[in-house]
Amino acid sequence: MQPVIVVYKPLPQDVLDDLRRHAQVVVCEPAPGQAREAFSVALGDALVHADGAIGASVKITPEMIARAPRLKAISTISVGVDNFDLADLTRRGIVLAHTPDVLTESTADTVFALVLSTARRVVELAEWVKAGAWQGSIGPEHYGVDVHGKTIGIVGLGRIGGALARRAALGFGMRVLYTNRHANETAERTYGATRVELSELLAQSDFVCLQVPLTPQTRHMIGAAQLRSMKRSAILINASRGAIVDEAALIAALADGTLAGAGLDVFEHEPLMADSPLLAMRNVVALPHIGSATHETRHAMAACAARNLIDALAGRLSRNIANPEVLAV
Ligand code: 8YV
Repeated sequence: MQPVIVVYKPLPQDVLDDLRRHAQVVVCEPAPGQAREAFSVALGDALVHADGAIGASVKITPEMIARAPRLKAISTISVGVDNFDLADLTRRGIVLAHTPDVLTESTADTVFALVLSTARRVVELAEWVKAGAWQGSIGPEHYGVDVHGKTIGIVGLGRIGGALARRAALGFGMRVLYTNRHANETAERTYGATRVELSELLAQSDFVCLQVPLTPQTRHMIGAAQLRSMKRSAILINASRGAIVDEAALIAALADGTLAGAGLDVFEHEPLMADSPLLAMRNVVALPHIGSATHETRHAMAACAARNLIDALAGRLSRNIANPEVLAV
């Protein structure tokens, strides 16, 4: 008998077809305009009969899992796993698969696009030209700051952080500082990266890029005190998870000149409210969580996640497991 898989994020047709060759597929997608809460209830109902699930961007709570007695594996189309309670999944013997490697380069591109666009005021000045305000040679009031040769501080030198360090060091001749639980000898040898304490990184960096996952330990790790310890000329870049930064403290720091600017792809609450003070600030570039959002990479992520789920349900998944301790349960 084929396993039952719940699909809760739209998949490319070829990926959906591949899943249908291995399982009975139940598609559970939000109805147009359906509130998040209502969709979560509908998803919880669908999971009751599921052996597996694949999707992203929806919190899967222990309460939803408790109602899914057949569930053996969940495959998230993301590298981040903060939408899940890993300890609860592991305790229940449920494998959580994710898509770490396939999105690394595209996400690092997005981070560096934020570095450049924030430093050189690309979005602000492009809108200025579109508004017909360009009437002559620009002056200092429209200058940005250099990126090449400056110091970039990468908080978390994992896959994406390492790809960012490569761009910064080899592409833009930047000095790379980093924090990480372990030394990254490849980055130190290849990019001249220097491992430092967070306090030193914040004090010395012209660009501070947050590349750590969201965990109870990293939630609000960048707050008012950390922002005050940065250079007043520094720019904060966050394309990891919004809640790593105390957003209210960031708004205050940007408003009072404690910080020169911010390039943000993620926010404490997404979508970002249209009346957020961040959107009224010229020194802020705000993107709608596009980290991995290219046609090529999103297709590759979906295909990877589908393969992960098929292999997990067949008991042969050996990679991309977010809770490997489950294999010992
Ligand atoms: C995903 C992300 O695009 O991978 C992650 O953790 O945040 C993004 O790459 C997003 O989660 C939707 O799939």
